[in-house]
Amino acid sequence: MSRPSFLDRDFSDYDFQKNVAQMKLAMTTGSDYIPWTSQMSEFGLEYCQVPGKDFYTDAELFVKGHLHTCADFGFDTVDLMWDVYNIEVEMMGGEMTWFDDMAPAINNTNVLVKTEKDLAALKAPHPINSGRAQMIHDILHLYQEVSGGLSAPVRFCAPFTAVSHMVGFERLIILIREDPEFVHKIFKYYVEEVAAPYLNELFKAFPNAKTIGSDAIGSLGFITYDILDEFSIPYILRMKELTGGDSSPVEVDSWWGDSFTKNPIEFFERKLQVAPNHLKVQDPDLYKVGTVMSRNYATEHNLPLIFGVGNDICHEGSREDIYKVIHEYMEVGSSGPMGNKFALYLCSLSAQTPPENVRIIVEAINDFRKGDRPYEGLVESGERLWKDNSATKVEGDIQVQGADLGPALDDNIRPLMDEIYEGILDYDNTLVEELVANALEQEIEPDVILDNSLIRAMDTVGEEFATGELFVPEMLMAANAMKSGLEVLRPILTARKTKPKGIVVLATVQGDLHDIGKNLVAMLLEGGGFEVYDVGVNAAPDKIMAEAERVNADIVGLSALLTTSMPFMGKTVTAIKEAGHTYPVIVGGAPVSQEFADKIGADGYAESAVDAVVLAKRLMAAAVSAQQVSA
Ligand code: B12
Repeated sequence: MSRPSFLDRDFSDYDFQKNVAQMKLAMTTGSDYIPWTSQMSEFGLEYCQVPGKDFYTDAELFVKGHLHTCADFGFDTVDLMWDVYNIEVEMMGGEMTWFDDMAPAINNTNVLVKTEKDLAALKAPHPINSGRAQMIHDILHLYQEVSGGLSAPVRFCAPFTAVSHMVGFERLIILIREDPEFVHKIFKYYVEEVAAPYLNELFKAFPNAKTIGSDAIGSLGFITYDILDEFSIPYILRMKELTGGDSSPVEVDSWWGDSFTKNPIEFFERKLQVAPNHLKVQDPDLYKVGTVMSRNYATEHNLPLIFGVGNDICHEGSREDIYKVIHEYMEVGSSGPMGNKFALYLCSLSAQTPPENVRIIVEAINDFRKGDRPYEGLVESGERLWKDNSATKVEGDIQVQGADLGPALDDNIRPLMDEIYEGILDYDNTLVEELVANALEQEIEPDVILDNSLIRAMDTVGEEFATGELFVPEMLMAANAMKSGLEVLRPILTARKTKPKGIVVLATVQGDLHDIGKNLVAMLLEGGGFEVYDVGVNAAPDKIMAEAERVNADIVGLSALLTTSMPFMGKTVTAIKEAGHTYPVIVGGAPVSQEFADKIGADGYAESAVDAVVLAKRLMAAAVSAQQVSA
């Protein structure tokens, strides 16, 4: 790469001091000016035409790339957000995956700690000379130089997300139940041997710096209140203790998941334990729980407030959509007696966010400030999602089995089936194993056991997950208990060559490492009687097709969570069709919609893991009736 010209740009006309001072005022004594900031490193690397690996490993490209983008688009403040979830785990030896047009990520399929032995073998990393720790110091020094002495916030990966990367999310959830002592040891190691020494070096070099701790996986939905209270909050507070106690700037304000709970206030209260000086509510949750209730809570508790605008509206909203959301957030956010303590935040501008949209966003903010408010008084949040997919939800003609009763059954068998069902809902692996063995001894057919206890329990779990009564950990634990019953049945099912309901190959597409949603789909499909083969993450079309051929798949399922990886979903569908494969391809993941699925020629879309099972059953039934017609 030749030397980009923006490295020599003079930024003296960019008023760092004024903008940062406004943000500080809004978050302390108050200001009539509404400041805003944005996570934008991926938008910046695309705008600056710098490959991802160079951008995230070279402090000068990183800092000046941010400044160049912010100055060109008229951003208020520069938000130097490096790939926060990776630095500390990479310092420990975590394996990185690099991408051209987005932030790198830890390879979550090759984890650092599987056993106590692995943990004991980890050496505390040098707080400056390992991984890219030195580069973070360089970024902050360079910013200080160009900005006339300002300290940018020190970003860090909060304990829960870091430990998930060390252990693997699903495994961590199971370990929390099976071996909580070991899990505490891992958290202690991360906080005491890695994070606190690393932060202390940064605070020594930048004594005035604030912090922003990021914790995507430590959010509600992924974890329950119990896990939050035992494993997340205490270790964030321990980090604070080890980095200066009351005077430590350590705080974590990036949790999402407010809309997973029926009572967001309980969640706000927990947020304040780890970030007591303001309340931050961001999309996709803010649009669901509503700006007004969030504003009211902050007012009642005398708290400065930050509203976060979702990535999807910035990426694909029309001018009108963008104006409506931004003006509502600014109007409601800045209303009432505490309204002068408010700031706006854009959750993320990605490499795919069209520059025209970014210009519209800046214009919308400036118009609001000038008093040009075409949507004054309009409040749409609190009722539905900005992009409401419910109209395209799968309406399966095959009903999920009656979860509570199960199929009609002989009265002698029913009580035992109910006990297994309850055992799964109590996450009791040993009991489930014993009872399934017991059922086999009583010569109950494996298919009957499967349908009336294992599959039935997972149907219930899926439904309760869909309605928000259960969170991801509960679903994982139930799936784990279901699997221990399935293991007892497996030898018999295999010996009898019992046919599964269908064979599904699942993968997260190329460029994407998000796998929690895909893994939930896999669990519910298994729970629904399907045989599932998981190709993993960042999977190229050839790899997916090879696996589908190897296992003679009935269905291929593709997952994507990033707008940057969605084109690969399209490429994979095209490659499969062009190769002449006839198995249906189904797609899903938060940014995917029925409309997108139709556009890329996929054979089905489902919004959730529960709907994925309904969809898979429908496709299998359609295949059977097509066979009958042709026979
Ligand atoms: C957890 C998370 C992470 C974790 C991922 C851990 C893991 N092992 O998966 C970590 C921290 C590693 C991470 C990294 C990154 N992330 Co991230 N992440 C999230 C977060 C918080 C939640 C995603 C999630 O798991 N949701 C829960 C699951 C259950 O939902 P789901 O996947 O949609 O799955 C359900 C359905 O969609 C459906 N489904 C899913 N797959 C399939 C497949 C089929 C076939 C079917 C039928 C159905 C189906 O069923 C599932 C269950 O009901 C979101 C923000 C948010 N609030 O959503 C950001 C988010 C997805 N990440 C984002 C980004 C940008 C990144 C990073 C680039 C770093 C960054 N700048 O933040 C890296 C990219 C890494 C990479 N190359 O992949 C952006 C994506 C923006 C966009 N649309 O492009 C989001 C939206 C956050 C944001 N900034 O706005 N991330």
